Amino acid sequence: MPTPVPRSSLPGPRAPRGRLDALYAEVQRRDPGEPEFHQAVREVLDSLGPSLARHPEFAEPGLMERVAEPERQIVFRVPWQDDSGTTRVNRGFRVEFSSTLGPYKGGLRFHPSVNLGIVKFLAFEQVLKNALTGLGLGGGKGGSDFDPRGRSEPEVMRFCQSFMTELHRHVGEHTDIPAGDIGVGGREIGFLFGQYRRITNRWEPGVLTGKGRDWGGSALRSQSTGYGNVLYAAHLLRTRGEELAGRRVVVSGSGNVAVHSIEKAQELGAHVLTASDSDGCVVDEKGIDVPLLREIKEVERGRISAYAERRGASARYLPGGRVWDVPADVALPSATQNELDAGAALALLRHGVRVVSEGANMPTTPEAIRILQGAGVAFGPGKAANAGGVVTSAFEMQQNAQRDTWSSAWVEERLALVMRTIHDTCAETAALHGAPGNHVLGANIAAFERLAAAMLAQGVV
Ligand code: NDP
Ligand code: 2IT
Repeated sequence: MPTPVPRSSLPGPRAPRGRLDALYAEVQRRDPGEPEFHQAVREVLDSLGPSLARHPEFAEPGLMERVAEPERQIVFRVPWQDDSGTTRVNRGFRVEFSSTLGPYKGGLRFHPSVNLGIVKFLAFEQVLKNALTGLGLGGGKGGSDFDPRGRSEPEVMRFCQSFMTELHRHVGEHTDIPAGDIGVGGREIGFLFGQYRRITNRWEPGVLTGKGRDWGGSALRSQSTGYGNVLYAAHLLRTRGEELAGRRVVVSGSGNVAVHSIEKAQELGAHVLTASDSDGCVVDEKGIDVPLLREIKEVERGRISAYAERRGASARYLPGGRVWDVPADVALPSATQNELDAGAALALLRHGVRVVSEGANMPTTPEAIRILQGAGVAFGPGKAANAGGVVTSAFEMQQNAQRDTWSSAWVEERLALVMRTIHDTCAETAALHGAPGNHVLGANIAAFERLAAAMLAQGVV
């Protein structure tokens, strides 16, 4: 039996623009208090006018509403005991947004700021990002308001075990495949996988990606988001006849995406000057020392201020400082949503920035994007530029299905090919719709059209 869907909220045939506005108003009404989700939806709807003009079939009543409405939203209690024996209660989420193109796929975020609206915006972005990869992936996202900061490893393990005790009934290699995001790295994926295996009595590596290499993980999964974004930025530069080598680069964040962005940018000859966390930033005129950064962030799980203390005279720590105030040719926001606002965009422009490419999800505010694009800066939107992580997750799923292990060189070659294809798809789609160079429009239209065509083919489900 097909699942009944709510009657279309779109009042009859109207010009596409009016219909998109009506849908946006409906999303705001239905999901109050979720500004990040509204922001993500607005950006996509604002891009779709030229696509709907060329493809009236995509304006069919009900289709756009389904694109903006998750298939399923799961909210659950996560009780766990801290080291003193006190019971703590967090909230867990999994938003299974779309399974049109494949099983739900997307990361888990553990951060105190997590709520349903944040997870929903991330899941919505993920659907379009995954569509853009051309691979067989639906989209979802999950997480918890659990704050791993200051928690012991046994506490993190008990939390992960409790989280999976509920999540296991919703996930599976053909259903929904989580991975990491903010606050969830290899350690947490290990604890989650162990609990899944124990509860289900199944060796089912395809249920999670980001696993250790000895137990089903892919080479380069943790590197791939940062590496992929640097490749994307290099393509944007090349379109303008420039090379990454010799360019000054600012990176925000000091987590998985930031560290691997810095590493790859340096490998390609760029001069990377900054890293940051939510307390402040470091500026290193000699270029960021990646082994020292990894030691502090990955081994000691410390703060970025320790980097300046140990690096010597070339580095300074700016408490509360922003990396956007450091003169650079290329900016790679790699921490969190809305970290690069209009003021930051103007500061980057004053210093002559030429490329901004998003390692994080939605790190640039809509006004900042307008300012940067309006000034001719080449802008790589996250759903295209940071797709490298989920691409290697798909490679991990392929290896798991074949019980195979690929070499790093093979993963990197394939990753580079997919990133190139995503870049070219965005560029060509933008040009086709009369907006050459506008990768926001190109990414949104290319992703939407793949999704919409498949939705039409599959009927009202
Ligand atoms: P990590 O947890 O490894 O690192 C997160 C970094 O961002 C830390 O430096 C953290 O600093 C900083 N940060 C987090 N929240 C805030 C905040 N509210 N304000 C300021 N700084 C903050 O996460 P990832 O590197 O994996 O993720 C970074 C971004 O990249 C996110 O937007 C994520 O969604 C996106 N992304 C991640 C992918 C992946 O494969 N991991 C794939 C694609 C996108 P602090 O320690 O002070 O919190
Ligand atoms: O935002 C993202 O693309 C991720 N956090 C990675 C998702 C994945 O399933 O690898």
